[in-house]
Amino acid sequence: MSPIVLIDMGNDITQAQRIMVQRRPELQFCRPGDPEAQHAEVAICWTPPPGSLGALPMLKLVHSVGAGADPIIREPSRPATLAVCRIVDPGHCQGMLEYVLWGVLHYHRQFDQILANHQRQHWQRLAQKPAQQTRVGVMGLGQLGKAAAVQLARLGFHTRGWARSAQQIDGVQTFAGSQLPAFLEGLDILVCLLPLTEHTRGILCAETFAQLAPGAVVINCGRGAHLRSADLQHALASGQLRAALLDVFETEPLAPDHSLWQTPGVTVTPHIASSASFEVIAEQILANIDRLEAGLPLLNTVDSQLGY
Ligand code: OXD
Repeated sequence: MSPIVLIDMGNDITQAQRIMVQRRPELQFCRPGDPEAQHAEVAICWTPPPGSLGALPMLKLVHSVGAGADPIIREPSRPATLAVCRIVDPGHCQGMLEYVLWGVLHYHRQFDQILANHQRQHWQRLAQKPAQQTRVGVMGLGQLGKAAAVQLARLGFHTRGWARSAQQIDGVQTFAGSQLPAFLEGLDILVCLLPLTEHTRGILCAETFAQLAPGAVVINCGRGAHLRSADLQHALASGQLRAALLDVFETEPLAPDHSLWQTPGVTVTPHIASSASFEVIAEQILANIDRLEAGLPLLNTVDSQLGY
C-alpha cells in the first residue's frame, strides 16, 4: 500500500490517524511536502490548501473527515476524475438535532437576555411565550433539516421548512424554491441547514433578514459562505436581528481578531454542531482504502456536480 497523505491537520485528522495506526500498524502516513507523497493514492483532509490536490500525481481518492466535502470539491486543482468520499455517521443527525434544539430553546426562552441580566446582577422575570407563538423556519430539508423540523414541530413550535424541491412533513408548513419569501415572512428564528451550492451561497443576507420578524434570530449550521457577515452585523446593529448563533465560517478556525467574535448578539461555536466520532471517521476511511485496493465501489462518494 502506498503512503496516505494527510493534507491539512485538524483535530479530527490527528485523532482518526491515531486510531487507524492502532488498527493497521502497517499503514504509512506522510505530509504533502514529503517525497513519498508523490506516490500516495489516498489523501485525507478537510480543507485542502490551494494547489495541494493537483500536486499529488498518483492520487485516486481524497477522503473528507467531515460529513461534507465541499472544501475539497471547491479546490480548483482537484482533477475531475479523482474520487471524493465523505463520512456518514448515524450519530451526526442526533448531534445536529441537539444543537439546533438548544439554539432554538435558548432564544425562544430568552436565555440570551437572562444571561446578560445575570452579568449585571439584574433580577427580571421575562414573560414566557408559548412555543406556538414562535415561528421557526428551517432552510434545507435534507436528513438533518428534516429531523430538526420534525422535532421542533413536536415541541409545539410553529414550524416551517424550505427546500429546493417540494416536500411533505407532518406538522411542518413546507415551501419550495421560489416560495422563499413566503417561507421567510415574519419568522422569529431562522435555522440554516442548507448545503452550499451556487444557489445558496450568500443566502443569509440583508434581503433575507429584512423579511424576518423584527428582532429575529439566525442560526447558521450550514456553511460559512451562506452568510454575508457584513449584512448580519448591520442587521444586528439596526435591531432587525436580535442575535445570531454561528457554528460555521468561511475560514476556519475563525481568526482571533475577526470582528464576529466581538459583534454584540453573536455567539460563535467552533464548528461543533455535530461531528462524526473519531472511530467512525477512522473506520470509514479504512473501509474505503480497502475497497480502493480491491477495486470495489467506494462508500459515501460525493457527486462533484452537486457538491454533496
Ligand atoms: C461538516 C462536519 O461536514 O462537521 O460540517 O462534518
